[in-house]
Amino acid sequence: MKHDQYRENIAGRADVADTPELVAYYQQLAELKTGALWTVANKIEPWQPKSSSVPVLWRYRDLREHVLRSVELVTPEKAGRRVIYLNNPGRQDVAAAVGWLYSGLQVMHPGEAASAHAHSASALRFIMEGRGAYTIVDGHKMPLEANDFVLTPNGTWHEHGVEADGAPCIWQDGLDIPLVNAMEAGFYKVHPDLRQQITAPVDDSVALWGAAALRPHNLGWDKPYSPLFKYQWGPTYDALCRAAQASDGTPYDDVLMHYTNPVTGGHVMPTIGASMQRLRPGFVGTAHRHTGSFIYQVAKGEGYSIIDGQRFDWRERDIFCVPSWALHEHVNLSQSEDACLFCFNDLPVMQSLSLYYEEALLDNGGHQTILSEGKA
Ligand code: 1HN
Repeated sequence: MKHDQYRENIAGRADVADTPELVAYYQQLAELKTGALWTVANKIEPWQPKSSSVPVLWRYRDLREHVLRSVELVTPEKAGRRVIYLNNPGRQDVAAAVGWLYSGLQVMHPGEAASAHAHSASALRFIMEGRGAYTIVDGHKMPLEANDFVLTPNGTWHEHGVEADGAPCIWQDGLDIPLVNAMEAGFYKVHPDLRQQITAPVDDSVALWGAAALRPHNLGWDKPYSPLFKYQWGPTYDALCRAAQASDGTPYDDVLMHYTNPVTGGHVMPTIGASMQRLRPGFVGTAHRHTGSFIYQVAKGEGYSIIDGQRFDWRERDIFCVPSWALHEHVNLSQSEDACLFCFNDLPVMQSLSLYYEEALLDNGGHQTILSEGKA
């Protein structure tokens, strides 16, 4: 559908002025738990998507000390998960970082562990710093390093920890929990033993399903999510560098690759998609907008993004969000170093419900006018 094809025609919109008779009538309807559509129609039928989320940049250098402080204040046993969550000022009612996506920073010290549970929400982790972190998903243990991306899909038992000889670890959690709650479909259970048995060789999911374009002959997979639970930084970065030699990339995102389910080639989980993009030195993107909610973490480099006219300067480990239908463009400020942006999003939901639309900004050479500098 082309959005600018339809001129905004006020004549077809609700335009009923209040009269004492109508106000009394609305009151009678309310008592019957009903309402007149024309009193709400303009609000529930926006001309175009209007996100209640606002663009936000969370600077890691501001957050890090507060995340670490939580270690002194609460234990994983008491807190369940020791996490500082990202709270979009436009979405405070639902603990969402943007739209229907949740995100938080989880911290764990060497020797600590968070017990096993399972829920209908799908989750992912993106490792930010530390040494010795691991996660166990349905009996499959995976050691985690910086910039690794790991899935804990809906319904799987999952627990995490840091080995005793490791270093304090911080990772980003991403979940679709606001969406699942909005759909009123959330179940949650604690593992009866609080810990899982490790039932497979360490990193078997990577060994079996993680080989580029090869899949094991003797294994089937019928779950709605990827059998590959961990996507390591090394091969991801190599793939982006190789793709950059073979392609010009896109004008908006330079070289962007989606993490995929190796069985289907589709998104990693039914409700959450993820990607890594590499902006070559000096890359200046043009602006576009699309439906869906997007959370970025800077895996490498320095630059800025203009989101709905606000400029947000970012560097490694900063997190920012792009709300649905917000214009956005990315710039790598370095002329010598590349910049990489990890992203997770609700694209699978938007696409499978046929709600995904995209359009380029055509005016002004494809660039927005900067209206303000983004504040963290
Ligand atoms: C969860 O299960 C984790 O497993 C982290 O580490 C954050 C936030 C909301 C609901 C479940 C985890 C979460 C969560």
